[in-house]
Amino acid sequence: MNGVFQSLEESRKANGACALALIDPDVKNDLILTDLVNRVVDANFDAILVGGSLIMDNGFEDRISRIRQNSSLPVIIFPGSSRQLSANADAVLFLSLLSGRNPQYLIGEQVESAPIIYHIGLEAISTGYILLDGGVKSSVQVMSNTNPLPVEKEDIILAHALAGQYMGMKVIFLESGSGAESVISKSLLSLLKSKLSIPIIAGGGITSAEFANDLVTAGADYLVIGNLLEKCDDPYKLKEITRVIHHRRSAN
Ligand code: 1GP
Repeated sequence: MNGVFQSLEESRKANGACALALIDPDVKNDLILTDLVNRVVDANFDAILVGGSLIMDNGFEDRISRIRQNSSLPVIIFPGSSRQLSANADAVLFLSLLSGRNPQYLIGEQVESAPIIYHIGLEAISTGYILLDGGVKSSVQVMSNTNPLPVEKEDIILAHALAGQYMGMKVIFLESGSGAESVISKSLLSLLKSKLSIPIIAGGGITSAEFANDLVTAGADYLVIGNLLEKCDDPYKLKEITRVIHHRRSAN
């Protein structure tokens, strides 16, 4: 049987790129959780990422189960820490925060989570996580106590991404931070796409189909949409975003 990452890669190759919905499993989303999942399913996302920088209660496991019950899409944990793990998920992004120099997020959390991941049999998707300056101080920056990379330092960002690739990571995640004001430039994505042989996930501040189209055209293989799911009550807008992400399918 195909693993989650392999299945997503097959979809990506067939459709041009993949749309990943990010659901924050925090208590603040408790009452709207089922609505959020319904929006994701209606809008043709390819998978659901679940995670957050900080969860203010002990409802993580329960919310993963509720997401699972309301959708057949793959559920992939996008953990804010080694405490965000669940046997009810299909996979976990096994992140290393390469842009920072905080050993806790380079290897510490990974060592704490590895035996649990082994025990519950989760698929671990090795991910080089690179925090970029999105123009606002992000939760990732605050919680990880690391600085984001300046977006104009394209050679330095490339060096981090290549380091992730040479360390054997399966994918590079360019994170501008949830609600980012300035988002990844097309020139940066084009540069990384031309040098890397592993896929690129981009996320943070994606709120329009036009911008999503720019990013996939420049080379993003997976786009993550979080905030917009919570704010947008226009199903057409979400569908339009996934339609441009699935540009090869749209073209057929
Ligand atoms: C944050 O990249 C994700 O980790 C999604 O960002 O909430 O701005 O869509 P948004």
